[in-house]
Amino acid sequence: MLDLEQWLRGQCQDYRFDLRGVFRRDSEMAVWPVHAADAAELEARLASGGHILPLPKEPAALANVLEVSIVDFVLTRLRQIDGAEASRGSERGYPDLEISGAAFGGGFHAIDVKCARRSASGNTTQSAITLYTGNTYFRHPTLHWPGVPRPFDDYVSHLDLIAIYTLRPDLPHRVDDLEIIVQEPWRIASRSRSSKTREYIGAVKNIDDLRLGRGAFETPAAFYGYWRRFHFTISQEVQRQYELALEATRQELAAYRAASEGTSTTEGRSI
Ligand SMILES: [Ca+2]
Repeated sequence: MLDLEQWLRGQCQDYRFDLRGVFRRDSEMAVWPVHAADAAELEARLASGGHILPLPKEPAALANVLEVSIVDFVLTRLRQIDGAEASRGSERGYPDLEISGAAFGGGFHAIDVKCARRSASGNTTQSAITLYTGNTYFRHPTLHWPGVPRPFDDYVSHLDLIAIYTLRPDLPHRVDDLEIIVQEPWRIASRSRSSKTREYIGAVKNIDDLRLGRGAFETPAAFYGYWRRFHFTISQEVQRQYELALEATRQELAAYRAASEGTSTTEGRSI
């Protein structure tokens, strides 16, 4: 059996960011035919022929491109393992990737990918990474939430793949010195929100602390206790989702109870 965290760490060391821009199939500068003997020559030919547009600089858009590339990479590696299963999460949901199967001991593991730009000093992330949205699936870990395939507590483990990069606005591929850190979220959590306006649980910003899993909490229990008691704003929309989720669970339990009572009555009669 493989330890998923160790396995992911090993794989992520092999990841190379080699997206070089957005492909444009034709251009005023294009020269046909295009011949290239290797990857470097292909890149040079496509660039001089006007076939490459820069990747977005805007952090959320760039993060999206990077996340898709990392998830694709992990999925490719998972396909080479017998007894490993995976499915990609929804765009705005949690997690980005679910991994399961006998190879990793069974059960479902939640894998979330986050991206963070290095600050000018190189020692911290520019802004705090968001670990979880605090007032929905995290707050009510036994309920089904929209955008989350199963209740939070149904996951055997939660792991983050954190891609830290230096932004190069002058280069079309934008990303330089990429490092991927694999950690359990509670180990790198801070006691602060990652946004002043959103209900997000923030990570520590020091990159060494992220690497070493040196967050503000000593134990998972301390982390969950602090953040589940945190005074997050509950919007009307979240309140409505909560009531729906609660009602769905109540009905599920009622149906389960009715079914098991039905079974015992039948058994009673047959005896
Ligand atoms: Ca993500």
